[in-house]
Amino acid sequence: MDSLYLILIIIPIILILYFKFFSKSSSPKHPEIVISGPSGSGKTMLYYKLTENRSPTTVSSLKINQGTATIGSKLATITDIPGHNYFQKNLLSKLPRSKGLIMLIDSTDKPSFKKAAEDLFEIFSTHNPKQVLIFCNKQDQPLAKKTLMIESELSTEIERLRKIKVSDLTDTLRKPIGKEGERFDFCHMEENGVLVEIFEGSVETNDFEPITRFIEKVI
Ligand SMILES: Nc1nc2c(ncn2[C@@H]2O[C@H](COP(=O)(O)OP(=O)(O)OP(=O)(O)O)[C@@H](O)[C@H]2O)c(=O)[nH]1
Ligand SMILES: [Mg+2]
Repeated sequence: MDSLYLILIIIPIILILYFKFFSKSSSPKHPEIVISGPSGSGKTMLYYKLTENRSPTTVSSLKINQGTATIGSKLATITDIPGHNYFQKNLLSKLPRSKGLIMLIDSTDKPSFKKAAEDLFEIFSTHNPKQVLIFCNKQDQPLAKKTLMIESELSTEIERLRKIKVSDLTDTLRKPIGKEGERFDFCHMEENGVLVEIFEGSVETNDFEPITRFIEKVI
């Protein structure tokens, strides 16, 4: 009987210690920056450049990467969420505690702009990320679309979604975004408490200073 009590006490203690020290907990050690964006936009390459200063060959991710980056004199926890729809709920659940969201876009992949806009609409209308950086990646490619064009495509799509969702009266959890009566513009998000910046560059050629500047600012 004594040994049964001993087992009942020891097993929970072992489990608690295991989860505390050995399991890969998703709670960040430092202020967290979340990297999101459509599949193939370069999130994992950016993750490795920031956390390990290397650029391994990547394939479409099947798991979330989380690690520490030193930015200037500060430390940040970087979380790379795969672009596949399956991970959308993980992305949304991380937003409340994260310090900043980086939305990475493959500037050569025009069809993916729609997915990026859908994600941004979902994020803006259901959560309150305070600081957002939209980074138009792969500018080293000759066919890359420029920031102005991408910004216009994104805001047009968000405006379309906004109109559809406003007429859906069953969708009570969604909050209105942008300025009422005006076409959606990212700068209007400031009135919703969200600061959105848009920059371009190339992670592969190490031309991503706006990203490190953004992280340093928000952590
Ligand atoms: N030319 C160019 N290629 C890049 C750049 N950044 C990333 N890539 C390439 O784009 C491809 C996709 O990059 P990943 O980092 O795996 O993309 P991801 O966003 O993590 O994709 P998922 O994991 O599927 O969500 C890889 O072949 C990278 O080498 C860039 O700035 N320029
Ligand atoms: Mg990836």
